[in-house]
Amino acid sequence: KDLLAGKKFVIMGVANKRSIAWGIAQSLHNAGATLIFTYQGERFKKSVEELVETLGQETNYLISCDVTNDEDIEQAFNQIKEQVGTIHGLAHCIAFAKKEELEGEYVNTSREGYALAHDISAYSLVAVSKAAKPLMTEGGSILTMTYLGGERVVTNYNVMGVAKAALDASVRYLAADLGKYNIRVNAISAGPIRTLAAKGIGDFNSIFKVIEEKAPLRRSVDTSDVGDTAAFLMSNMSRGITGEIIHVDAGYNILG
Ligand code: 0WD
Repeated sequence: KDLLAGKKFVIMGVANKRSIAWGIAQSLHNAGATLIFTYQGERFKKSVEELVETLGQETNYLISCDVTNDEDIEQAFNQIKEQVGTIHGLAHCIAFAKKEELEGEYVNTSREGYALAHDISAYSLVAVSKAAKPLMTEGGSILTMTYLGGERVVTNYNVMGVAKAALDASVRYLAADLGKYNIRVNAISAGPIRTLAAKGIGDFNSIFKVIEEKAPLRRSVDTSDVGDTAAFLMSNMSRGITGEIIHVDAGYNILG
């Protein structure tokens, strides 16, 4: 309950109660943190508001931020600065690719689809890290979500896998830049979880079956598995870790 007491974290990417961002929010809240939520736009406002109310925070901080828009990012972090001042970390749980590019052959990826997937899923981490840095006056921990499809070919993951590879490399370059300010940057590589984003990936169910049969722990992971690792990465317990990708995948990635 005290692990993150007195600490403030920005959570980006809650869409609904199944979102990984929401699992992270619950774990950080249970560890005593104060949370500031950003959501994609008006479409998500009400559902995120309703969810956040269930946490029972003294004040609910909810800020609109579409990461494709630089002004939106600037405005969001200005608002966060006004409302809470210093922050101690940020969880970036945002990705997007067109549904038609998450099935079939990668070779058919369009220029526009490639750019969009990289803009939302990889560049946005760079943009929000830059905006968050001035608020991390006591050091901080930046966390993003990645997937095995960025390290190897996973059927249907296609352009999102290439965007995750860019995201993974960004984690290392950002960690190198921001370490001198005592800001750490890491990623969690989660095993497959049934969320809105996952629904867009072709034949997601068969990936699940394989995980449950073959992963060392013989199970899939859920958002609480990811959330508890996030709480560790946001806490002082992980103070020596930066530029790292931690797999929370029941061990699946170690298999040949
Ligand atoms: O199996 C999985 N679900 C895994 C997900 C395994 C490993 C990694 N991940 C990653 C995803 O790639 C993503 O980076 O975890 C992160 C969170 O994804 P999620 O929790 O699986 O999915 P979801 O609940 O859909 O949240 C992603 C959200 C968006 O939802 P939709 O489904 O509407 O695209 O990212 C947000 C949005 O809320 N998002 C944006 N936020 C701000 N600006 C934008 C945007 N332009 N676009 C999408």
